[in-house]
Amino acid sequence: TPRIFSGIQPSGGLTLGNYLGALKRFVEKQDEGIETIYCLVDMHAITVWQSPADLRRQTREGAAAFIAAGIDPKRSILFNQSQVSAHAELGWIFNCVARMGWMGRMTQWKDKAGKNSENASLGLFAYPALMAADILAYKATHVPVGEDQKQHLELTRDIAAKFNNDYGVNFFPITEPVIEGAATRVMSLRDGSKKMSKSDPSDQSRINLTDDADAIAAKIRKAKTDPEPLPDTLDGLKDRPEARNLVNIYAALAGLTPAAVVAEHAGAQFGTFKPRLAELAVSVLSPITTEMNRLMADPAEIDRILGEGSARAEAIARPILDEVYDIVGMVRSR
Ligand code: AQP
Repeated sequence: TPRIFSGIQPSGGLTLGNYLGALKRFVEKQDEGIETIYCLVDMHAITVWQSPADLRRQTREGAAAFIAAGIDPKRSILFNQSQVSAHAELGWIFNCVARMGWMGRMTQWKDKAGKNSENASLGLFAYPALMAADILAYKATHVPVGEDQKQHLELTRDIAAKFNNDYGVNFFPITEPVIEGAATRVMSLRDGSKKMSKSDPSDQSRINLTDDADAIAAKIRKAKTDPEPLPDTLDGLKDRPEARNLVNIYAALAGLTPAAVVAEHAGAQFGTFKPRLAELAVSVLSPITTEMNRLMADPAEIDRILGEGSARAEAIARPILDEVYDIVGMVRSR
C-alpha cells in the first residue's frame, strides 16, 4: 500500500514556491485518502546556521502553514523531525552506506557550499543521507517534492538499493518521486534562472506566505519580465524564462494548464497580466495567511499537535529501525 512522506525545512518563512511545489500537493495526497506523513525537518535546517529563536518560530510557523493550507493533523501525521530520533539514527547508518562521491555530485551541495566548501558544515554534505533516512524510516513509497529535489530522491533510491544489496535483504522500498503539476519549479521573481527560495537574500525575489495583499501586488508588479506581450501559444514563451514563470504561477494558482493560460490572455501586456496575477495570488493566499496568523497566536496548541504527530510517527518508525539494527548486526539486549 502506498505511504507518502515529505518534508519542508523551517529555515525561513515558506514561499509561494514551497506552497505550489510542495504544500498544495501534500494536501491533495491527503485528500486522496493516502496515508500521509509530513515533517518540518528542523535537523536539516541547522545544516546552515539558524538562531535558536528563529528556528523555533519558523518551525511553528511552518506547522501553521501546513494546517492553514489544508493539512488535517488527524488525517495526516504532522511533526518535527528532531522529536523522532529514528531519523538521526537511520541517518547515521546511511552515512555509512552512501559514498562520498555520490554526495559530492549533488547540485544542492555545490550550490549551497559554493566555492567555500571547506567552510560548509559536514551536515550540509551529508544532507541527502539524512533525507533518505527521513523517507525510509517509514518505508515510504512515494515522495511528493518540487523538481529541485529530484536528484536527492534518486540518491535515496541508490541508498535503499545499496543497503538491500550490501546486506542481502529486500528491506527498503525503492521510492518513487512524485513531481507533477504546472509549478514544480517556481522561479525567482528577479531572475528567471534561479528558483524561488526562502533563503534568497532578496525579499523581492519571492512571495512569502506571510505577505499581505499589498506586498504581493507590489512584488508581482516589480517582477522582472520582458517587453513583449503574452503570445497565444506556449512556443512563444521559449527563451523568456521570467514570462514563462509568471504564466506557470498563474496556471498553478488557477488550476489550469500553462497552455490554457496563454490562450486566455493572448496578446495581453504584462502591465495588464500582472494585476490579474496579483489578484489571483491574493485570492488564493490571503485565506491561508489569515489562518496562519490565527494559529500562530496559540503556539502551545501548535506544539501539542507536533508532539502528538511525533508520537504517531515514532510508532511507525521504531519497529522499522529495530529491524534495521538487527539486519546490520547491532547487539540489542534491552
Ligand atoms: N521554487 C520552488 N518551486 C517549487 N517547489 C519548491 N520547493 C522549494 N522551492 C521550490 C519545494 O518545497 C519543498 C521543501 O523545500 P525545502 O524547505 O526542503 O528546501 P528547499 O528545496 O531548499 O527550498 P528553499 O525554499 O530553497 O529553502 P532554502 O532556501 O532553505 O534552501 C521541497 O519539496 C521543494 O522541492
